[in-house]
This record gives sequence, structure tokens and C-alpha cells, in this order.
Amino acid sequence: MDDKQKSLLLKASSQFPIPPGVKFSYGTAGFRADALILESTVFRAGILAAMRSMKTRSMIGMMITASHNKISDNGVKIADPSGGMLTQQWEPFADALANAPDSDSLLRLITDFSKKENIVFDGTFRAEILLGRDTRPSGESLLEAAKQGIHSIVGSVGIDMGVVTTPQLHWMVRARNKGMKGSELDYFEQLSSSFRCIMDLNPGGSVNSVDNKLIVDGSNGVGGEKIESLTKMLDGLNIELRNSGAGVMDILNEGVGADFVQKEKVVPDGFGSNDVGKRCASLDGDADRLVYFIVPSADTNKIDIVDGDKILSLFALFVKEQLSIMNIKGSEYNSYQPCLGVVQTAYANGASTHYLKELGLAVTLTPTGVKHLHRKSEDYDIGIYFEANGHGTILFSEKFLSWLEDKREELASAPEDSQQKKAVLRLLAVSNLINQAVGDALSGLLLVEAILQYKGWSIHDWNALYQDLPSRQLKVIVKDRTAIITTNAETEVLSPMGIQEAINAETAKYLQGRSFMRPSGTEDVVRVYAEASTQDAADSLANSVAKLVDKYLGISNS
Ligand code: G16
Repeated sequence: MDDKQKSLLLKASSQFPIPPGVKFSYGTAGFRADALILESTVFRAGILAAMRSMKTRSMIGMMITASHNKISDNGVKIADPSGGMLTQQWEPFADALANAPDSDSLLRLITDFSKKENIVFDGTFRAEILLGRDTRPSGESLLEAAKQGIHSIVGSVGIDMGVVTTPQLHWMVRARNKGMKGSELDYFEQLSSSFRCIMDLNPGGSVNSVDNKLIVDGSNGVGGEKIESLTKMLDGLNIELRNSGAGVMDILNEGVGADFVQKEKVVPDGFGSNDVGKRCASLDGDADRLVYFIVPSADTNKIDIVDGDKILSLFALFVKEQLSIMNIKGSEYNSYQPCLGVVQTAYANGASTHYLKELGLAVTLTPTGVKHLHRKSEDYDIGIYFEANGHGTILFSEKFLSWLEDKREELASAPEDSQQKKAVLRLLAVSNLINQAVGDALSGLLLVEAILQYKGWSIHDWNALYQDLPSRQLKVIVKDRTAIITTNAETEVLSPMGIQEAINAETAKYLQGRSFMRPSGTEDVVRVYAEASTQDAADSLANSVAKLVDKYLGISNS
């Protein structure tokens, strides 16, 4: 590194001292904390993004968001050239960078890491970082800090995409690295045209087989604004938007949105007795999660949640059906058997895993965080992953896509009503619709809607695929959540010693009982999950485990 680069880094970093007494960690989905203490972290993440761009010789993404967290939090996620999450191999460097106590140690870290990774700071490569942010008020100044970090590496530029959803930013990075323009308009055009294509292939053609009205809770975040733009380009779907974030009292994620709805299982603000029985969906704060719900009766504020597990089941059923339409016995299609696999986490409702296995599918569990699920899904020709909280997508391998393209050509002259031809065209359209970079509430929503029309199903038919086991999630505040070590896709605790045996003993008291605890990677809490044969039993098991967490790790425990 030459002197010019060194002095640029030293000068810029001295403007962003780290707050005292805080330890930052590149958690489940990037750095996340109270926005007031994040400037230095975002500045340093800008340096990291520029270095990653130099290393990969590709465009990198940087999204300023704290997604489902409260409005006063913020965060930053880095997108790799594929549009997926930053490679986990760089996470330790990200942590070290964020926690370097001063400019000199920061410079030393950068020098050592760049030597190890053969990154040369000679300004000859133009590192490009695509920047986006959600609607949080702190986003603008943090984006400025990100730009300062990027510009402190000679030859690096930040390209500001403004307010976008997290999946849009990931999609744009992927598209641009594939040589496409990758603008927001391109994103909307790709989604709307592939949606139209799937709808046109439906048995009834463009005629809707079920009510096409959907009520969407925008979580008072960026998803609301974007879904309005998307809706203008769609026909065949009638979306009514609530919680758009446009009103002064509309507070991001507060009493609204996918995280609230899925965890609390109560009617979100803006919905009520007039919505009984209707098809409703909730996005989260940065529109990377999607869940559906039904208000079952005007007499209760409880909802029936149709969560990520049910979306996964619907998608798996649909894809499996298309594969079997193509795979007619004795035909040439038998020569290649694409491998379809599904990926879940420990939060997946036991009934969903049972259902998927009954369908004959390979089900794998990974730790929480799309970065884990996404990577595992890449092992399949078609990998479908979803977290119960609504974060997921369908990945198609290059091999499978080129096989589909060949089939499309072969079947070009087949009659329009050829079922094989339709199945091939459907799956190709799905691969264009569903975000290949990351879970995306908007593209997921369009696919759910298209499949419901294809099957002629109401939300009630869909919800009846299987019955969820009653479950409960709780948060426990502890002294130090980094003291927890888990194993086996977070289903067991290794440390603190003794707590797992105590959890096992509690769980054994309940019929169909299952329970686990894990440290959150996005909030300073421990999460507890329990399921059992009745809601009272699930609540009681969750409370018992929460008490154990408090006993072993709680604030009062010394
Ligand atoms: C992020 C991750 C998700 C994860 C969620 C909760 O979602 O992208 O994969 O499930 O955090 O993580 P934790 O339980 O560790 O707090 P989002 O939508 O907040 O970005």
C-alpha cells in the first residue's frame, strides 16, 4: 500500500471513531445496532465492500437496513457478486475491522488482510459498490458514512440506488454482474412479465379461478412504496395496500409487519373485523420476508398464520407437480432426474417437516440465517428454502436451467396445450420471477398468487395442507448472549453446561414437545422456541425454557 493510500485511510477513519465499550459482530444478517452508534461500523463496512470488489473484480452491494428491528436501530449487509450474502470466510475480517480500536490498528488490519488476499491498492481497478437503504430516518447519514469508507480506497466508487428493498439491491448486484442494466425498472419488468407468463399458462388462462383480491400489510416500510409501483405494472391481481408508511403515525414495524404477525400471531394494526376470512399478507421492514394470514373471526384478535413453512410447502408441491408432468414414464425426460431438495431451520413447524417428508422430499436443517439456507440449497438442481419467519426463495441450478432451455427448444413445435411444454415454460418463468439472489417478499408474493390461481385454491385450501403444531416464541434478555454455544443446527446447547439436560427434562413432560434456545444474531436477546400438542402446552413449555435461560444466563444471575 503506498503512502497516498495510507494517509487517505488514516485521515478518513479519524473522522469515524468507534464508540467506547461496544463490540460489533457480523451476525445473522450483517451488523445491526442502535443507529446512533453505527457510523464507524458502516464506514468500515464501506472499506470492506471496496476491498471485496477489488478481490472479486466484481460489483458488490451494501444495504443500509435493520429489516425487522425497531425504527431506532439500523444496520448494514454486504452482498457478494452473486447477489447472495457476503462470503462467511470474510466475516471474521468484518468483525475485526468493525472493532479495531483506532486508525492505526485499522490500517494494520487492512494491510495484513490485503496481503493475505492478494489485494493490491494501486487504483487501477475501479471498485464499484451499489448502495441502497430502507426508509429509516438514520439511513441517509449512514449511507454517507458508507460512501466515505468506499472513497477512502483509491479508485473506488459508490453508486447510490436510493431507497430500495433489500432484495432489490441484491437482485441489482446480481444482474449487473451478469452484464445486465439491473435498474429498478428492470426488476419490476422482470417480475411483472414472468408473473403474467405463469398466469397465462394457468388452466383457465388469464381468467382468475379464485378471488384475486389480496390485502397487503407493508409494515410501514419500503415494501409498501415498492408494491404500489409494481402493482401498476400488473394485471390479474388486485392488491389493497395497508400500513404503507405514508402517514405520520405509521411507525416502521410497530404492531405491523411479517415479524410481528408471525411471532405474536395477532391482528396487525390497520386490519380488523372487516377482513374476516380474506387473504392477507405481511411484508417486513425491508421486504425480504413474507407471511400470509387469515383473520378467522371478528370476536378475537388472534390470526391464523400461513407462514414461511406453508409458502415452502406450496412451492414444493407446485414444483414437484411440474416435474412429474414433465417426467412421463417411458419418455425421453426420464434420462435426467433433477434433484429437488428443501431446506428449513429448527424454527420450522414439526408438522411442516412431516408434510414435506411425506411428499417424498429431502429435508435438511441449517442454522438460522439465509446465508446458511441459501448455501445448502445450492446443492440441489432445485433448492427451495424458507425460514418459518417468511424469508426464502427457490434456487435453480445452471445445469437444470440449461436442460429446461433445451426442452423448450425441443417442444417449440408441440401443440399449445401440451402439458409438458406448459410445465417447462412454467418452471422457466418461475426461475425468472423468484429472486435468485435472496429471499424476496415481492417476488415470493407474486409466485404464491400465481400458484393459488393455478390450483384454484383459496387461502383456506392452502392453509389446510397440514395443521401446524401449536408453538410459541419468546425473547429473553441475558447478560451476555455470546456465552451460548449451540450445535446440530442450533437444536442443542453445548454451553452453558447443564442447560440442555434441563431443557430436555422440561420438553419430555409434553406430548409432541420440542424446544430449543439460541442467541439472536440481530437483537441483543436469546430466542426460545417451543411446540407441543396444545397451545397451552406450547406456552407452558416456552415459559419453562425461558425461565431456564434466565436461571443460567439472566441479568440477575451472577
Ligand atoms: C434476519 C436474517 C434471517 C433471520 C432473522 C432473525 O432477517 O436474514 O435469516 O431469520 O434475521 O435472526 P435472529 O433470530 O438471529 O435475530 P431480517 O429480515 O431481520 O434481515
